Amino acid sequence: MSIYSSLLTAKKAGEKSFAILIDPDRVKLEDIDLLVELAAKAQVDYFLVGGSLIVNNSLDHCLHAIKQRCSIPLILFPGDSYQLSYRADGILLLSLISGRNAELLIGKHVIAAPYLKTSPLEVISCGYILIDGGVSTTVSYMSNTTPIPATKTDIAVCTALAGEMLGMKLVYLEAGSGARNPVSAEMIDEVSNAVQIPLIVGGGIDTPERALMNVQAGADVVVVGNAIEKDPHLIEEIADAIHSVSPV
Ligand code: 1GP
Repeated sequence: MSIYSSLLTAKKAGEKSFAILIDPDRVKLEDIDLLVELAAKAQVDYFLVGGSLIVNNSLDHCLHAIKQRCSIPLILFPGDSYQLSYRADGILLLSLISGRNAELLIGKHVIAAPYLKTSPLEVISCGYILIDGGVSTTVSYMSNTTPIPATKTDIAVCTALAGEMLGMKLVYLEAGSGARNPVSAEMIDEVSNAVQIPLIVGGGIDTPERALMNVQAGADVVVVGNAIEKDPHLIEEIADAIHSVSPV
């Protein structure tokens, strides 16, 4: 089954998914064994691989190392059009629809399109919506865009609706890696009620309780990066919290 089909099937069944974000620059190859072992044991649904900035040419090595050790789908989460690799299974083709930077709305996509067209990667278009997480994040600085204020739920809802109407297959509500304030349950609730497509939520989620709150509010996929980098043993607890939400 394709990655997108499995996301749709899970959404229809009311099942929630857990994605671990791996920044190839920050994960040490010697730590991948433990990470993958814990992820496979906890039945983690996806790995997202990428970062706003990759400076060590580490993407291919990282993907290869994970691929050799497990069958959890690997999805590129690119911070730029150079972060492409055939070693992944799919790619979130992110359009930063909360911003007004034409390069990140369509420019980088034009550059990546011929590569993606001939690649075996499953391309999944994604309306990427940056929400103010209370700190200046790398993604906000690098994208040269202003996040949507955390309390402006109506703007987030209209942005997500526009993304869906433009044909995007996913919405990603992003507070930014290491956000002090994750996206609020209220915003997740309203956005998830407004759109039919699967909703991904990430940024600053560092406890099983917060992950649970997010899926209960309507997130279909919860993404955790930083907290797992600091303590990989959180994987099991967060996975259990997310998967504990029973199908409705
Ligand atoms: C960032 O949403 C992801 O793109 C994950 O954020 O690293 O804060 O978990 P954290």
